[in-house]
Amino acid sequence: MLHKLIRRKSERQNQSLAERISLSKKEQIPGHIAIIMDGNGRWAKKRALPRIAGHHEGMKTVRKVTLLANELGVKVLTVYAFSTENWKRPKLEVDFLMRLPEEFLGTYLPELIEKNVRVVMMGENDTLPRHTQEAVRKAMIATKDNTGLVLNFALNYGSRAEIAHAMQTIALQVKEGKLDPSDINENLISEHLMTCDLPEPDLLIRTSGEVRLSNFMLWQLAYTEFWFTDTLWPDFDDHCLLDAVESYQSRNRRYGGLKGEEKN
Ligand code: V07
Repeated sequence: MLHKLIRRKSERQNQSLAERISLSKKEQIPGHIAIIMDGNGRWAKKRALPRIAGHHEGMKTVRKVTLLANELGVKVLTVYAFSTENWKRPKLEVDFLMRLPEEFLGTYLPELIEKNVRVVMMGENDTLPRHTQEAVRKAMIATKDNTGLVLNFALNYGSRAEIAHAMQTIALQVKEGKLDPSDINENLISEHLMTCDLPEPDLLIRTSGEVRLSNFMLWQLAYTEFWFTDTLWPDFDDHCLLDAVESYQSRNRRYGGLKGEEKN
């Protein structure tokens, strides 16, 4: 009985995936979705599998979510693949993770190219293993002229380090007399972040029940709508993404109404 009550609204209404997609597309689609993909280790543990099996399954979810986001007309999808904190994990796990970009691109790059997806990356590139750098670099070059979804991998990324680096660059320009301290404003700071070419996220999703930012896009998320779910990342399917997008759209309908009144 209980499971009937907690079934998704879409399922209760017997809405098919196709119906949900076409209904969602009629409303405002978040231009930039950022995702903290948590719960891969827990997914594996539940199945008595090694953690790396969870990471591997999580990689497949990145592909599925990318394809649906692209179909919905999302412009940018940022996924937190590896944080600067993640180096503290056991060496074997880190080594496995550092092979995932190659595996992901080796398997899915042709499909991403066919779907007009552009691959970009933000994070500290220099301290990644050579083989990882090379795989990502090749994918970025192969997709640089694509005009569909921008798939932005946060890889070896930390937001405070990003902000500190921006401050160093700005401070140097002040020291050299190219900038005056009074020139430092919000826009200038945004222009020195790794996201300088991207719009700010409209929607942040974090899976697996954790409710914190974990040093992810602290500056860029100032006005972003947040969506948290208990679903583990490898279990995050098309319906889950549509739940998040529909929630965003319902919040935006209220906000949009106010903006409309202001215009008159
Ligand atoms: C990683 C799978 C997703 C869940 C979170 C952790 C494990 C895709 C990539 C990737 C990165 C760069 C790129 C292409 C693919 C990836 C890491 C971990 C380190 F250009 N998934 N994934 N990278 N996981």
